[in-house]
Amino acid sequence: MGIYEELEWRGLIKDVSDPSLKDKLNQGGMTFYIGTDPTGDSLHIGHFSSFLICKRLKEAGHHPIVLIGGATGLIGDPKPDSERPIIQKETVEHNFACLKKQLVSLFDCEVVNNYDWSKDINFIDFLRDFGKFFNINYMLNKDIVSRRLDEGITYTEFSYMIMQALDFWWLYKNKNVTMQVAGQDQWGNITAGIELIRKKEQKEAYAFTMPLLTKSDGSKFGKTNGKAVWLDANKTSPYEMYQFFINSEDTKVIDYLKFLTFLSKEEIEELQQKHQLAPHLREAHKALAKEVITFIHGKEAYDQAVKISEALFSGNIKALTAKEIEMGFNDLPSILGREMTVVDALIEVKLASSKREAREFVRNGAVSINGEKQTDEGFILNQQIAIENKFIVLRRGKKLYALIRFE
Ligand code: 383
Repeated sequence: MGIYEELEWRGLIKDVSDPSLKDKLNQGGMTFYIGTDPTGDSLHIGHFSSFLICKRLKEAGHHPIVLIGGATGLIGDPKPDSERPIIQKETVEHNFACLKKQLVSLFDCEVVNNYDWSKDINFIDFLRDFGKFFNINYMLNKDIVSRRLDEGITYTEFSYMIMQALDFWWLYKNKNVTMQVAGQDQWGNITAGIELIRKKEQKEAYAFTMPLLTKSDGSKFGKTNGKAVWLDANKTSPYEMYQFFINSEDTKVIDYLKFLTFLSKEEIEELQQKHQLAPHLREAHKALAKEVITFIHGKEAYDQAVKISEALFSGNIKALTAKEIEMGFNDLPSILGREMTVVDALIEVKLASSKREAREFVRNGAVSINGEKQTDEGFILNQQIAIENKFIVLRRGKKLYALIRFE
């Protein structure tokens, strides 16, 4: 199986600029680029799925270049629904540095900044040397622009595709880049670049796009409780990421394995079989979580995520350090600690709705504190019993947790 066939099998090919790309990809030896704009200070899982193509194609003998849009980030790629707010230059610079660090450490790749070649083009030269190659009708017909015509689009965002086209052209001229790869939302910007290279150089450049990852209802993949799944461990802990993957939809888990891991066809087919025969074992989900988290955060962080998950599942809170508790409880209800009875605490953290109910829970043995069952209604919670003087973990029933934090 050549790399093209492998990408096709993984479901990673959406649009292809030219049928000859199949042989070119299988041959190896192309320099290609994929870009991202520094709109945030971390990549998210959607970016991750796209940028994995760097490693896949590198292994197939191609040379990746990653572009971080220090210039395009100042302009804003038009979104389908609304204009983007202008981002402060300092913020773009800060984000650039954050993304560069992430990308280099994850993919060990050459990074370029389009600010370097865009910043000195003056307006008159821009219009003469680039604008002249863009027919307004052509630009208006691009999906992303036509969708914005009712709502409105500024001249700034309207110009974005020319900037990205200019990048492709510049990289073609200066870095021998003959292919651009991206998610399918970038097709318009990419074809604008291919056209520009044709017009200015009478040469052919290539591209393909990858489908965006979706959930079974067609909505965007990569949100947990409404928040994006970030690659920065300070924004999304490995434990949260673990929960995200473990809870991914049964009907999609095999697709995600193909998209997000380097497991082979044989390995994924085996997991698919296990998943069909014994879905309750969640082998496919576990493999997905393991592969992705180990790739992004390393083995130790992955092991820790599993440890936290198991401790919270079994109730064995004592096995956790304060740091691990903090990770595991990031999204759970918590209150600031002071001395109080277990009954009052249950009400305050909303694990009980009245004193009567709280007392009943305690008496019936449904309540545990730091992993130990507590049946004394008058039991006092204070900092002395907090794990590492920081946390008291309250649990009611099998699954309901809350945290009391001490400063
Ligand atoms: C800028 C200048 C270039 C080439 C690309 C760019 C960025 C591009 C863009 N990309 C998205 C982003 O920055 O907006 N105009 O968030 C996302 N990408 C990748 C992939 C994706 C796209 O970074 O589909 C998801 O991650 O292409 O939405 O010369």
